[in-house]
Amino acid sequence: MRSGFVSILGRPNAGKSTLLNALVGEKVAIVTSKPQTTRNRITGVLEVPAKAKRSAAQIVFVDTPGVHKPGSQLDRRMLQEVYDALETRDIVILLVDASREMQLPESVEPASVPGSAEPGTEPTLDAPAPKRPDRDHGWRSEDEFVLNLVRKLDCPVFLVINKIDLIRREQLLPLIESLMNQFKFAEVIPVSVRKRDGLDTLVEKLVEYLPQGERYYPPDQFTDQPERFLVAELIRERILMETGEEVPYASAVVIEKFEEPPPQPAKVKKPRPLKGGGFAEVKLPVTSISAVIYCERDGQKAILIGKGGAKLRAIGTSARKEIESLLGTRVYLELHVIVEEGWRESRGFIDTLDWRKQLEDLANKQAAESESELDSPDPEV
Ligand SMILES: Nc1nc2c(ncn2[C@@H]2O[C@H](COP(=O)(O)OP(=O)(O)OP(=O)(O)O)[C@@H](O)[C@H]2O)c(=O)[nH]1
Ligand SMILES: [Mg+2]
Repeated sequence: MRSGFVSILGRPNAGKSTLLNALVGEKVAIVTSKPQTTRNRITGVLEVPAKAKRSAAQIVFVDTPGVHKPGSQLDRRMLQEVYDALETRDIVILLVDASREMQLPESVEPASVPGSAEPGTEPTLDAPAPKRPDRDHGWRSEDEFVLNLVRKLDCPVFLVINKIDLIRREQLLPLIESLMNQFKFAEVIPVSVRKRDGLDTLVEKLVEYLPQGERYYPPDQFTDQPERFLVAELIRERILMETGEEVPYASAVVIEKFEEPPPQPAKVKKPRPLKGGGFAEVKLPVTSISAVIYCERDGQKAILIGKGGAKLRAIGTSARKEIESLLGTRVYLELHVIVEEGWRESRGFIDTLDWRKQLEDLANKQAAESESELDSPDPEV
């Protein structure tokens, strides 16, 4: 058995989340045509059965936020998520969008080996806006920044060129050549995630490079994200799709209430036949969810709510349908919009959005509570 972590790295909109979902076969990450959709690293697990000479494998894919120049505290946190995903990985996929022109530095020695970044060229988290773009190695371009990240890695890096459905065949070779001039990639695989072209080859190759090892997750688990977080993301996806300008970027979603239906009796109710033919619909149980949409200004709140509440209703209706198909229950969804001025600059607020942090806090709180119960003197004694 082989197993390992594969981090997916790239610029915003390259199709990283689309790739994750296509590989895992489930909607684990939200996808929109707007850049900077993904804000956290997201795990999706693929079980690969043994075939002919190939051994079975479990691949843990980690989707990351698109690498872009940080302008706010939120952007910095997103970049930190990228660094975290690069820390624990066996293989990295650098995903590039074939249809977008790249801004590459002059060709670097093709022999450049992983981990051989020139001193002083390492990107930094706090890279300021370059005063002399020609001198700034870190942020001369996002493409260059991503390549500098890759050069610091000491693991195999796959170059996966996506969206080949959008380009002409003869455009592909020069693009591959220019990228291979930048770095010695372990493999170069052109794909169209949308058409599922090249994905089987990608999985085959990944398995070849994975180390021997046991599963990290049970075979039926496809993500480590709690349902609550997925639900918040599905609402955010609808906001991204339904609003424009800066509203999608200034919005955050927090689930305040998530009441699952009580466990259902093991005996499943049979649909009742109707007089005129067909069957009466079996009423599914209801999950009751209440979520807050945070934005930064009153004007944004007005846009999110819309005339007579129309926009919020549209967001709610389409999100509810998605959530129902995720949970397999009916959903009662309540949405509120709250202005939290300048939250994108508040580390404390950004912390509260992070579900890993939320789970950690909950575990710490429970541990502290049970400790204080043990410490408290028993009044009976
Ligand atoms: N034509 C075409 N479009 C694609 C393909 N793969 C993804 N897309 C589209 O590219 C857009 C961005 O996809 P995402 O998966 O959200 O991109 P991302 O890299 O996760 O973006 P961020 O989360 O913003 O970093 C969406 O509109 C996708 O439908 C592809 O193979 N061909
Ligand atoms: Mg994404």
